[in-house]
Amino acid sequence: MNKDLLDYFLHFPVISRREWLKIFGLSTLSTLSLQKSFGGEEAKKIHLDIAHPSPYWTSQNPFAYEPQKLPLIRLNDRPIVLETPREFFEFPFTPNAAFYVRYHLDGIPNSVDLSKWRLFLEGNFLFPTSFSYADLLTRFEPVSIIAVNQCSGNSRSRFYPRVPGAQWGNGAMGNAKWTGVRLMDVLNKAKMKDNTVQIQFQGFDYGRSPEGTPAHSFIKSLDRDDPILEETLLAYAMNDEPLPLLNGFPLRLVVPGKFATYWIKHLTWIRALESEDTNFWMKTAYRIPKNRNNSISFEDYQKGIPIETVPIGAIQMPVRSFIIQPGGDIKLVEKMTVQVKGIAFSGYGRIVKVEFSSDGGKNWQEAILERDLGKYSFRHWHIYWRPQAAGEYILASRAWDEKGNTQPATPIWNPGGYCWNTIETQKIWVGKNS
Ligand SMILES: Nc1nc2c(c(=O)[nH]1)N[C@H]1C(S)=C(S)[C@@H](COP(=O)(O)O)O[C@H]1N2
Ligand SMILES: [Mo]
Repeated sequence: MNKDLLDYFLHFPVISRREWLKIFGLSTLSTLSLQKSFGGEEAKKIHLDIAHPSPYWTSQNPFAYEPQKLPLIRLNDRPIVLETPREFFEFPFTPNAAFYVRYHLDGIPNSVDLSKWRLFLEGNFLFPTSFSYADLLTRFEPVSIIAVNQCSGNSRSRFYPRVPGAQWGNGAMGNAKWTGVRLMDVLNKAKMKDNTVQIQFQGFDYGRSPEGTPAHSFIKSLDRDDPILEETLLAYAMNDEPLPLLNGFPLRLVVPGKFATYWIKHLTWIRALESEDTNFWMKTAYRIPKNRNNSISFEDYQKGIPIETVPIGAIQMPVRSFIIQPGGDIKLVEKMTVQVKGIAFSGYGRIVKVEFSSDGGKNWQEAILERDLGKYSFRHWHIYWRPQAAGEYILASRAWDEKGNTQPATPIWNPGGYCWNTIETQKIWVGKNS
């Protein structure tokens, strides 16, 4: 265990549940009261440890062992929430067994009887109908797309002040080749009525909703006139294998470039809606400020200044880039060239440029882009870097997409902890060559 962390556990006093709740809430009062329960310099240090953004690439949690999965970082047991460890991002495709997992409800069946499962098209269709798994495999043209699946809350542990919700590091994302049928091909068989305004999607997982909310199923809707519907798939395969159960077997929605909250797993019901969906997951949860970078100031938020919000599906995923290697766990040697490797992606289009900095973002150098696997895919990049002298360095990367979007240097903030795409930094130690 890291020494700071060990220190922290050794000195951590027993505190009440109420205090814990306050710590993970948002009030500044809570941090003050926590500080009081320690004392002196030590208290300040520990206070910083908890209150500040996580400096770690992934979250720091024990591994969990779930069926069809390699050991993944456990954020939660029930519902199952697992993060992908950093090293798997060296590959252009995230292996299915290492792909992160996010659920909202704990009722996930252990098996699915494919002879009984059907995909139902209900609601505002001229010809409501249903399809079996075999129908989907045989009656429609198969299509594939390579696309990043990223949770809206990926990197939430970077937010400062901290916000409630899964404290993800950067591992709530993955890139895969998704194969299935076009959503529009399926919808066209049932013929949406003209006055349809949204298409609603629901999977077969169920369970207790978050406390105080009336949401026992996870349901999301897309606007009927959203151009992304043309590229949306109902996928039955992931990296040329059936979907792992925890990633949505037998069928999931793939909405390229949009946050994964719309990528409904275990898809079973598609409904054409005559009026806008007002269910909890659209009207209350997963909303973002309409502002620039989907960011507001914490001070305004605390003052209760009203914010205009939109469902997170109103935007595509903002451009991001990451350094995968070196990871900061081994010391480099001065004057020895290392290959710095990373990834970049954007929901708005192809990555056209990635820049690298070894001085925390003061000076930038253009990195070499690796193979283009499609506009919704991870794009790997690398650059050779030769640290001139021993010491501590701060590496950083920033990406541009073809629409001219790039990453903000100043941290964004919003109460949901969504859409983080601030430039990432990575501390690196370089040792003497003797
Ligand atoms: N049926 C169902 N689909 C779902 C969810 C869910 O809870 N139930 N969560 C969504 C969210 S918020 C995310 S981040 C992704 C996660 O996809 P994964 O578990 O395959 O990585 O699934 C989306 N689809
Ligand atoms: Mo998510």
